[in-house]
Amino acid sequence: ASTYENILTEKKEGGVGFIQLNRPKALNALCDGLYKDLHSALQSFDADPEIGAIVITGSEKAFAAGADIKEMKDKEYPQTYLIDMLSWWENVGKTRKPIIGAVNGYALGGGCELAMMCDILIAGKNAKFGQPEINLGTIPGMGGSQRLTRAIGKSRAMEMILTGEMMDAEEAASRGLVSRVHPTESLVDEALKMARKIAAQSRPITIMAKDVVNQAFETGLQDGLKFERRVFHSTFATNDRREGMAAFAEKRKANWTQN
Ligand code: CO8
Repeated sequence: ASTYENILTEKKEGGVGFIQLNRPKALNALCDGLYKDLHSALQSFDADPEIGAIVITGSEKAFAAGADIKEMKDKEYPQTYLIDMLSWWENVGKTRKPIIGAVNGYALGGGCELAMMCDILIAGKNAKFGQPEINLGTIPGMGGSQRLTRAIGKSRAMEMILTGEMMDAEEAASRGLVSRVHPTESLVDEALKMARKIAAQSRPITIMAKDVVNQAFETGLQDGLKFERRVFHSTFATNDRREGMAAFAEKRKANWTQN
């Protein structure tokens, strides 16, 4: 049982730490409060000697529908740069114990990026992955341009990021973005089963194994992430970014002015 506002956490049998994103009214949009809750839960599972693996999931409708657009829409460029907005999300990837992301429903924008920070991704049949930032006059800011491109290759990643269109679970599996697809209702049980298997292994060896796989994946990534974030911040210097987010909040179509 947990005391967080935006997530539910539970220590499950077999040494598994379970985290469920829980802001149903905003389809689990990743507000600052949700980040703080998630970071704190990950740190306490990391520090807990009884826990050997972690599962992160959302609801059946949404893993997470992105960064919280309503929280971001009035931000200005100098502020985004000054606080290095979104950089703290990289802490999720610094968790030492393996994280299985179990995605049902929408994993869009920051939600897709959070999913890709997990070590193993599995999806429910109804999962939808996307980087729709272009529709808001901005670009991915939490690793999407780097991790999605590494996961599914340049052409398909470019297509998703430039068109904003979503990819379904079967395709995500065929391209290696997720390792398995399960029926929506049994996804969380399957994630827990896999996590128990991992938690039953040697803790230090498990972490070493995770570290070396990540090494193969991450060389050169830090520069890419920093570059992406700076350009993401720069979209906050445009009128079109402001217009895109205002239009979302006001439930109307964006009117691009190309500046
Ligand atoms: N931020 C804030 N609120 C949201 C978000 C969001 N990303 N997504 C949904 N909501 C809210 C809606 O505004 C709505 O609230 P209300 O009931 O008050 O109007 C509620 O959640 C339910 O949503 P819908 O009524 O729209 O539900 P539908 O089933 O009709 O549609 C969709 C679901 C298709 C997922 C739709 O909600 C949608 O398009 N959402 C926005 C998706 C999006 O553009 N995500 C990208 C966000 S930008 C981003 O993540 C890039 C920043 C870089 C990373 C930052 C990470 C922190």
